[in-house]
Amino acid sequence: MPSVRVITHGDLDGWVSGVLIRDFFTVKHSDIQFKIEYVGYRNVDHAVDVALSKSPDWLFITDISPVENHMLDKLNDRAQTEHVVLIDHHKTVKEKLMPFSWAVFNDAFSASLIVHAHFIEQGHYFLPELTHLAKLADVWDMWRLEDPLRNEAVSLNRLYHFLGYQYMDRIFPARGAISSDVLMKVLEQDENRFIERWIKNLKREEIQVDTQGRGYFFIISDQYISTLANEICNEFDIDYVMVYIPSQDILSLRSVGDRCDVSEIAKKYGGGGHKNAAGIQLGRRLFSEYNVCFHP
Ligand SMILES: [Mn+2]
Repeated sequence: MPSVRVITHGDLDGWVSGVLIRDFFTVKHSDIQFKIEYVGYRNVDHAVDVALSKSPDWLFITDISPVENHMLDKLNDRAQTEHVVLIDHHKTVKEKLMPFSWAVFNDAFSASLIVHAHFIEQGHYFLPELTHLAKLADVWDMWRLEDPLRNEAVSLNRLYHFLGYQYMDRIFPARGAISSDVLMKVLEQDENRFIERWIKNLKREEIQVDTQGRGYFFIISDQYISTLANEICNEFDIDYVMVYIPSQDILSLRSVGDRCDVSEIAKKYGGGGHKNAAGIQLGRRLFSEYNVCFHP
């Protein structure tokens, strides 16, 4: 029985990437050992180590890359004898992944759409529902504001964060839950109220200025990070928002449009991401200690 292990990012894009990989293997093999793990930047290396020790026939890593360079060397060694596939789109890892033929990189699309294309190339047929799901994850994750699927993508992301991946795995592809108007309405109201409260309470005097003269807000929140930061950027004349996310111990940086490439700030402090969404894992460094040495 072939064994497949998947290590993927714990956000919507990572979850959908996993759904597509599972679909490919379960259609292809009637009997398969499939294990999927959802990770963040602080535990991805450990997860890769554990997965390698189990010697799966296939190892997929999607929407996230190992943090330490020696982990890439370990994967490269394994790729000589087993199937190793890494798919990422966070532009800060582009150069790191370049030397490896088993790594697929493309920063124009979400990981889910790259995974989708990867299997289509191998002759796989995805049900229209799954193709649609991959597109929604792309519209959300790549922050495609003008896309006609934008509202549906926002709803799906809300639902994903409300229910969590275990439950989403159980109900999908029972699409009924995704189109449950009552549930969506409640979630939307909750998010809107949360964001309105934030906007109302933020004061212009609290805008910080970094060493490059860029204005930013520093806030602490565990919820609705993307939409909250986006609304704040639109509401105030600032270049970016810095959000500390306590549950993940991450400093998240968000901007809108071309005003500020936050991935460059994140990179300077050992983090990574995209032009409009990047993050820094604080790890064992205490936030107060970090704040002192952090001058973006
Ligand atoms: Mn992604």
